Amino acid sequence: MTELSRRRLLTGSAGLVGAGLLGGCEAPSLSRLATPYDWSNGLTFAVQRWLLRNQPLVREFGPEAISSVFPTINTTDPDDPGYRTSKAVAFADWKLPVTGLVERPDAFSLADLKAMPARTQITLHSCEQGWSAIAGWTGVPLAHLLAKVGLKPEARFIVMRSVDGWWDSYDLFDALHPQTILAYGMNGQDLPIAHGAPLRLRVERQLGYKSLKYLTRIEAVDRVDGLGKGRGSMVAELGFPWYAGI
Ligand SMILES: Nc1nc2c(c(=O)[nH]1)N[C@H]1C(S)=C(S)[C@@H](COP(=O)(O)O)O[C@H]1N2
Ligand SMILES: [Mo]
Repeated sequence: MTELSRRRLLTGSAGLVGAGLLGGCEAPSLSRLATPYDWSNGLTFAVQRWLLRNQPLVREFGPEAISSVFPTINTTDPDDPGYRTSKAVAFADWKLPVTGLVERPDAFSLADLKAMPARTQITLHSCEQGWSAIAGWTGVPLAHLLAKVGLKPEARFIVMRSVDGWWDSYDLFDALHPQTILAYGMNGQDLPIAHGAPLRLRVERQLGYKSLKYLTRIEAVDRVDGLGKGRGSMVAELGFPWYAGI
């Protein structure tokens, strides 16, 4: 797939044929992940990109809309020796390495991240298990961090890993989206352990499972089909769509 047609896919200015999804040209990186089952996922992804081209922000709410109960799900207190040590010192020793296809690989402490420009957003979280809740999240826009380390032109995806073994990947459209933040605060407080302390991702236009908790590292890559079973994320290996747009 050419750079031009990929860019068209991302900006939504071309049809699906132009994007190579239906044509005979080399498959885009996304569909290299794909089994026949995943072709619908690829189509949904392209159609969403096209439909969302003029309305890229999700709705943000006022403080009165914040849910009194926000469920916690799956991992709520990672059973990892390093995590426990770090938790005992309020994550003062915690650092987030940002590596891969970047000009200036670096590692950032919680204090480093808190010193960066912050964004607060009150949004609706929807879990694939059938519940939704509204909360306010505060953190540094991922785009800011990526600009700081300098994405190399070959970078196409951002891979995130968590202390409990969860991992996922995001295309640059979502990674650089203004509402994609690395959150260290929730509803005006420090992010609670159960919700992913010290740092979780918020990817607001996809289902909750893309918003990884307990982040341990971030890596910029040019393709994701060499990772794990080649499906782009842990949840995709379990049968959920890699692209979970809502
Ligand atoms: N590392 C990690 N990230 C995760 C999960 C998890 O178990 N581990 N659960 C996911 C799912 S399915 C959802 S709905 C949200 C839940 O976030 P919450 O526990 O703050 O409600 O986190 C997502 N991110
Ligand atoms: Mo979920």
